[in-house]
Amino acid sequence: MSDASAYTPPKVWTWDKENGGKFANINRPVAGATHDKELPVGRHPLQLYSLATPNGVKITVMLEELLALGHSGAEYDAWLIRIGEGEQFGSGFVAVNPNSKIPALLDRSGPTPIRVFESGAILMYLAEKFGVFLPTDTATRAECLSWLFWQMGSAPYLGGGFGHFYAYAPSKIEYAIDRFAMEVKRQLDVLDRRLADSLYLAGKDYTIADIAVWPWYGGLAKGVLYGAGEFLSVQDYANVQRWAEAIARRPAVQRGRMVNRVSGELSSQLHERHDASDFGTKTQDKLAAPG
Ligand SMILES: N[C@@H](CCC(=O)N[C@@H](CS)C(=O)NCC(=O)O)C(=O)O
Repeated sequence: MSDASAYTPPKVWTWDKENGGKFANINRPVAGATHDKELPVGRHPLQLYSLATPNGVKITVMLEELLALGHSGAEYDAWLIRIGEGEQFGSGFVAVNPNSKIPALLDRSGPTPIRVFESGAILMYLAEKFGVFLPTDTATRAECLSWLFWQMGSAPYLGGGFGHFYAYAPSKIEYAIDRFAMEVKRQLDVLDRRLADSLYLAGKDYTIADIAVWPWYGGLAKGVLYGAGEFLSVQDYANVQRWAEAIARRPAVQRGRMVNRVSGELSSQLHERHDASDFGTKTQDKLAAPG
């Protein structure tokens, strides 16, 4: 690894496969499939291909919230995509998401399957399909979509910027960590000021804006992202703390967080979800138990 301050970019960038840090095995400068692999298909109308990262959790929380409201059309099979092993580059996955990132959804409820990729698009698609969690009056809907798209634009600074340089980069680069810590603290303050005036991001009701923002900024506020709670003084954002805790108490959120999870307590890991009863019978502690 060269000294960051001594690096002079060459005239033309070339791909140094040995220099990618933690994600060297999956990062590539080209798109498309690397291998042929069909995706599995289960019995439910909705097929989700995902992993329990913050982006993945948004969708399993949304589906569990829909089911909790009695929308049986939201029954889903959740299949695990191990991105560390490059499964997002299989031909079947690329056909559902040409961007090769989880989460990806296939709606097979109609005569022709509909693919949806990008977590924000999936949340809107589901909210419109079932008529919930996206307000219908013009002003509140505008507020909801504003915060939804705020998340899409902001979280890459948190994940790809701050999280990458603070937790994953092969060396600690002060300039990069400082730059992104400043931006992430500004973002937390943006949320904190909004949540000082409003119970939830769009107003008095819980919406897809909260479902999108919570796995990233709620996780950060509770110190579960990048182990950076103390570094960023997250306890100072009292309104974000109040909001994050209220959402964490929702039973659908607690279930959604478990789906496609491959780390943490074995009892919190439900690698695949094909039925509501799986939460009680198919977590890793139960599957690993003898007899
Ligand atoms: N903007 C996308 C981001 C999705 C994303 O970055 N997914 C990550 C996991 S959190 C991924 O699949 N990474 C695999 C890769 O980059 O190859 C969304 O919101 O759906």
